Amino acid sequence: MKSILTSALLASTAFSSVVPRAGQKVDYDGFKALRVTLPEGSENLKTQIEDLVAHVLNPGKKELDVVVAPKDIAALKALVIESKVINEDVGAALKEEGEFKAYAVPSESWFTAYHPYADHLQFLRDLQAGYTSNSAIFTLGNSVQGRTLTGIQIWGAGGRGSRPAVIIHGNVHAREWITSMTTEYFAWQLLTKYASDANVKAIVDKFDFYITPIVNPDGFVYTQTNDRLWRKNRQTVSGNTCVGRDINRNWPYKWEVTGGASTNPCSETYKGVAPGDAPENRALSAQVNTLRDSRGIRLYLDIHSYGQYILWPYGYNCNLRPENNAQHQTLAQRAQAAIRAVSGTAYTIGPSCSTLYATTGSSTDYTDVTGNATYSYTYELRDTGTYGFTLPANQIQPTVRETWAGVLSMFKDA
Ligand code: 0X9
Ligand code: ZN
Repeated sequence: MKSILTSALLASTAFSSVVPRAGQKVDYDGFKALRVTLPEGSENLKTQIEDLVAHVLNPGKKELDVVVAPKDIAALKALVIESKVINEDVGAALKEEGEFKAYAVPSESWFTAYHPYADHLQFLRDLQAGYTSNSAIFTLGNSVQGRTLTGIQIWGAGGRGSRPAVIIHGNVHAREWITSMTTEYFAWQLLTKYASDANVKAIVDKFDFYITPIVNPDGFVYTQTNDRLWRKNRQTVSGNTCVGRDINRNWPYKWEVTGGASTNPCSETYKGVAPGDAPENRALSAQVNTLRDSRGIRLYLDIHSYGQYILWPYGYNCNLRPENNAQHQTLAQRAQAAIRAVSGTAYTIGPSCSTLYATTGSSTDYTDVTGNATYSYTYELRDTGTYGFTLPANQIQPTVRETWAGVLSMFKDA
């Protein structure tokens, strides 16, 4: 996401006005992605903009990335100080994302296209079946619509469940498709390189990995059937027609703090009625608590897109730092350098509230404090807005490879 100055007042009022008709998919042909600059102190204006546009992509403060229908472009331009086109035709960009390919057993070619949800599950099963002595499929609980949150556990020479945990979550936000591909690439690398690469072996022998590539399966499926730019889960709200809680605003830590999430069910950052009242959050926090109480959590990674950031706690307060802030920074700097060395891709690093914007009830604050994780990071993968969430298929491999270099350096250092 785009860097902004301080708190995320805007995050509390980001609406999505695109509602597909039953059985129909939203058609984004001719829609533009714009980066608009707002005047200072323009809360009313923000609300107007959010009502006008189809999606707010980044709930920031001074600048906003939005997707807008052709008929609303002139009205939007009249409201803002400045606007820059970041994508001329969102519909055309969706086509560049690439077609789904027929499923093939895990090989590097998996990372050349995006895939349907059922194929993601099959990928995990097939990968696991190739490495039965040091991996297992696990489940964490069910989504709102009853899909099982499914992951893969990977261990090394110490045996199953004997080492500190590394927890990795992907596709928390439904539209961030590159993040499931990337977390699957981590699992694929750890298993396929274990026997041949001494660096990978050392890491797999040191930790127990718990990788869940799609922690928001209902939202993910909805992006494939109805609205490619859907973000939240698919939970209804009593007495309201708007759908979805933001899973990264629903974790039961500092959920009640204001300014980093929305209390409006129509907002992209709706926090829910009570802390942890999304079933996906209950499943995820139970995983964190269980591993905290057994092996302890060495590293937590929440993989998002877009913006090219590595962020660490805290989200709920811009002045607060974890007690091991300096170590968080050192590991992030090394990961940032490792990513740049692969491809030149530039990442921004820093504590999340002061670097990006305020978030309450977010994953990394929970894992840091309640989960007692030694390290907690949010990655925001490619790009910085050109394609945004709809990163073309020909950028999957470059993205997963550079990100692997970043996380590998973290695994070594953690
Ligand atoms: O707003 C979010 O949840 C994340 N950005 S995204 O565009 N992928 O939605 C950023 C979260 C960073 N903050 C914390 N993890 N605290
Ligand atoms: Zn996200």
